[in-house]
Amino acid sequence: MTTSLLPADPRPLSGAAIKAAQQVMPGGVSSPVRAYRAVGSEPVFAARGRGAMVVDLDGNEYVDYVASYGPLILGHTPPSVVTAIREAAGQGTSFGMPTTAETTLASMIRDAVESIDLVRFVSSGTEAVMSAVRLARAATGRARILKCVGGYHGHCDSLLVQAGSGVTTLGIPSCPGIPEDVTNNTLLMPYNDLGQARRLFEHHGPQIACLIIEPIAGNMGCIPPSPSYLEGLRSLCDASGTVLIFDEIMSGFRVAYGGAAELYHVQPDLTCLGKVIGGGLPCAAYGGRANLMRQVAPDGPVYQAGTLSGNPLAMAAGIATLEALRDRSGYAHLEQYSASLVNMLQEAAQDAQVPVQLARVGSMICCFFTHQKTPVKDYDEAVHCNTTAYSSFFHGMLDGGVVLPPSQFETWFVSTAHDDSTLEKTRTAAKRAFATVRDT
Ligand code: KE4
Repeated sequence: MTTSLLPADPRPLSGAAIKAAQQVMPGGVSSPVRAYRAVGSEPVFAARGRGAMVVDLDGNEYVDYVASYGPLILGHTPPSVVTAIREAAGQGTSFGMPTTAETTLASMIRDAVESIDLVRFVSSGTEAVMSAVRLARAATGRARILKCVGGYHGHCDSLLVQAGSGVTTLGIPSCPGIPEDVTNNTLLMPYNDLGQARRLFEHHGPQIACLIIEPIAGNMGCIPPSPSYLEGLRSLCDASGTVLIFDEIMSGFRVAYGGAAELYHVQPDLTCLGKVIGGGLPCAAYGGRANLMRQVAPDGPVYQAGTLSGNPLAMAAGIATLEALRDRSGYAHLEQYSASLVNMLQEAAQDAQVPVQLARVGSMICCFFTHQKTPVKDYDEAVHCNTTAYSSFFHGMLDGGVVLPPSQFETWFVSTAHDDSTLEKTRTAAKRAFATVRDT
């Protein structure tokens, strides 16, 4: 009998599952990044998760640094969150009537985020962002919005815009179906370039309703703000009457209990939140000062609504998650583990002579495959990274039992469930994966 020289497929059930899924869904997925197109392979289907580990359909176990792209700060199936969801489900999954759970979670968010007086819940980050932008336009009577090249704020038309280059330009739709008269009001600027921002405000300031920014860029890989960058943007917005919106859907309650605003001591006018506040269930929110938020219906004329906004199960999961974070003890563990992880990766890359730039803010991490000798500071530098090397590293880690986001332009996430054993597993996998990159 001849034996195959090819390695046995370690994930045959995932391979079959994606073929069935592609018969009924575009790409076989519910969100594009999950299709693994950027790493040139079929996706791994999840079967179950527990703590820092996720198990695929074929029973392969992985240390998980995807964490659902941020929500799972306590890891998979944290007992307090699962119990809270189970208990809420037994009382009813949705009512179309207010519940006190919404008041509880809104109060926890207000108590945690200094700049928030009032909160409105929605079901996705995209909804939170589009609602905050509408509110800013209503409050200022202005139409123009300003975002960073490489900033990702969900898929609403006016923000799904990226100039080809990193310079300031009027928005050019980055995907079909978005009419130019929608993006004509969207201005773009490079992240971490205060001079460019200043020039934009000199020319357009009185017309700019809002500047929306991820205070820590998490969607071009993870890129921290340069020193005094956020303070500079705050001053520019104050001088021109522009609403400063922090999109903390990824960084909120992750880099600190009060988010990036607490970490960098800069207060926005509006904040968008999501991911962690839903504990893995569909929940997002926008909030800010009362003078702005009281303009939202039914108090004010700015209409926004949602059938499942404030859903009782999502509220229960969010409350349980924030209760677990509220004493802030978990952040010390996240900091310690994330720092150890980055040091380990730096050492393993160095040993394998693979050039990388590692970036980290709290438990948000990125390993940029680049020859540049300085930290990656914006989208232009990020897009010049070696995505082929990242893809090979990704697969080396996957084969080593560690699952990363399948794109160089995503952030890795650490949870409170990650521990010494997962760090050792990651170290072993990383040594082999960097060696694979070196040999390609
Ligand atoms: P959602 O509409 O996907 O809930 O949130 C959009 C969003 C808004 N703002 C920031 C800063 C975000 O990171 C996101 C969503 N993040 C992506 C990860 N890059 C979610 C993963 C996906 O698109 O499947």
